[in-house]
Amino acid sequence: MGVTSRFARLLLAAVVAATGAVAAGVAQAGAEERIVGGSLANIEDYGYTVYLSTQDGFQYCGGTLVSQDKVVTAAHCSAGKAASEILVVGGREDKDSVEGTVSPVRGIWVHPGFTDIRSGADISVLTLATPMPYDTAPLATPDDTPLYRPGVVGVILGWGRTAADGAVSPQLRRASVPLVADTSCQQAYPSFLPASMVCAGLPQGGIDTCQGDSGGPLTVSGVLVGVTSWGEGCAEPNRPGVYTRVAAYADELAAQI
Ligand code: 4AZ
Repeated sequence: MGVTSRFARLLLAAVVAATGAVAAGVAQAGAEERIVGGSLANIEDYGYTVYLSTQDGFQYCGGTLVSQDKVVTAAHCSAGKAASEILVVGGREDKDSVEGTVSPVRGIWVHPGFTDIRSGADISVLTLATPMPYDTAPLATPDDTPLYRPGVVGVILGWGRTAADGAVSPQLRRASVPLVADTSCQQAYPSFLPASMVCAGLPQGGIDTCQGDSGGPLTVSGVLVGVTSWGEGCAEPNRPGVYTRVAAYADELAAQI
């Protein structure tokens, strides 16, 4: 072997090593960044995003302020609980701060059709004892079919886990995810019900809601189209997040709000 080919082999080795390092770096950055796959968000930009906590301050779900004293959340966040067990926190980006408003719950409406997350109707309305002076999100209605088109990009928000087996976030996080066609979500999950659910996520995974984000918003153009409900794991390929289809419950929600 001549000098040239030895040099070529060295160069090749260096390129391979560098490529490996870059790949490892990317994988590591991905692991660190996971809301899953999101970034920090300002509460001022998403004033409608609230969280539910226990009386001892443990954040366990999200919610969306839809009027000054009504919060839409998931039924599985409120069903079987007494109003006195839930506090709603609004206007607070950092769970370790004391900013914003903490309100007791005056009333809980759980969709009467709710039994479990995989059977639909995972939606609930909380009435606040203390009205909150923050932005509210409008609810999707049956006229909003364009907002549900596959590929339309939605925003997910929450304080939930930043990895499937990781810790919840002390800070509000957000990410963008495209809505998934009902046919492909049906392929991912045989129990998917297109009339009452909508899916969002990337085929390759990497961006998703996770434990603790349940009940929180999926918005498109600032309109509440989904409520974080369930999924298999978090951010896995071909396992999109499943959200309650808000437009399907427009009449019942309007009657509560
Ligand atoms: C949960 O348990 C949960 N990846 C929320 C969202 C998803 C999975 C689980 C979607 O609150």
